[in-house]
Amino acid sequence: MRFKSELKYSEVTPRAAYLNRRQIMAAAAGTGLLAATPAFAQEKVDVSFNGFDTSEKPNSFEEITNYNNFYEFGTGKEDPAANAGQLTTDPWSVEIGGLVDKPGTYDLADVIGGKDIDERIYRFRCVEGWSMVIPWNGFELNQLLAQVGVQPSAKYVRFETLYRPDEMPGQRRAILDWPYVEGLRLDEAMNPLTLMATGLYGEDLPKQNGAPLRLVVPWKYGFKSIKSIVKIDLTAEEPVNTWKDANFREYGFYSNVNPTVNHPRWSQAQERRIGGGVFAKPQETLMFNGYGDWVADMYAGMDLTKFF
Ligand SMILES: Nc1nc2c(c(=O)[nH]1)N[C@H]1C(S)=C(S)[C@@H](COP(=O)(O)O)O[C@H]1N2
Ligand SMILES: [Mo]
Repeated sequence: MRFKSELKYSEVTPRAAYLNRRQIMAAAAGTGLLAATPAFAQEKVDVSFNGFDTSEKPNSFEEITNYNNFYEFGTGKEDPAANAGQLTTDPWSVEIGGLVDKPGTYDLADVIGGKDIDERIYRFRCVEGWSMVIPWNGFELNQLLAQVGVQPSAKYVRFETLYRPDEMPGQRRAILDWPYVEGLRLDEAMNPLTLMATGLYGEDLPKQNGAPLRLVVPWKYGFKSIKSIVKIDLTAEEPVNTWKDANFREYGFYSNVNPTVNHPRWSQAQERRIGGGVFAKPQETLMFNGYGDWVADMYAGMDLTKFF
């Protein structure tokens, strides 16, 4: 099931002003994107979804790449943009193991190769209470899982970020228990919304956003979307994710966006859209970040206050 919109928002939004048509075409070709030809800039200001894509206005490239959480490069929002330049992302490989038919160390080219690279304009909601709209490029994680062959006993997927303190100054401090780890239940990992992002705005993923490969799970709080992945394991047991490990009273495994379950120290009912300006009114946070039609069934019968 695929809902591809004719018009690619990345070509009509502020970032497009920085790139001429030719560069956009080249960038799109480089990521394997089929560049659509935008005839006009369609006005869409509602919050409904067009296929997988939100019709809300995407944040600018500058906003998306200068306001980040990537604690390996420091805890400040500007630290990743300032410090991630020193990260070596080529060569890059991903070790895939656990309950799979074809375990091994896969070069990035073999991870990305043969996949349908799509553009997905997703809402993104951080557990801290801010949000953005981001035009990602990437492929559905289920394509990679099909490639390596998931064994019947596998129930979860565990992801690990690169551990390289030489290039990641935050890892020289005990901010978190490194390396950063995240996990999904297998059905969540197989969901067509779950993306392995390789780019944004038609360009290779900037380092501060998790180059060269990061997870994007748009119905969950941002911390589930683990960056700069070097290891993927299929497991029978629920993996221990870094933020739950750091504080299980405040952060769970599921971490579904839920305006009715507050963080112990703040409300989750509303969110502040980055770029809206200091006087912008907060907006209502949506259950599953607005993706309930695609994901609510997976949690039928579960107590989401207990499994938060
Ligand atoms: N490895 C790693 N992945 C991470 C983080 C991190 O600190 N380290 N921060 C998470 C959090 S809290 C958020 S909100 C998003 C931020 O993604 P962005 O900077 O691309 O917006 O990345 C997530 N992935
Ligand atoms: Mo976050």
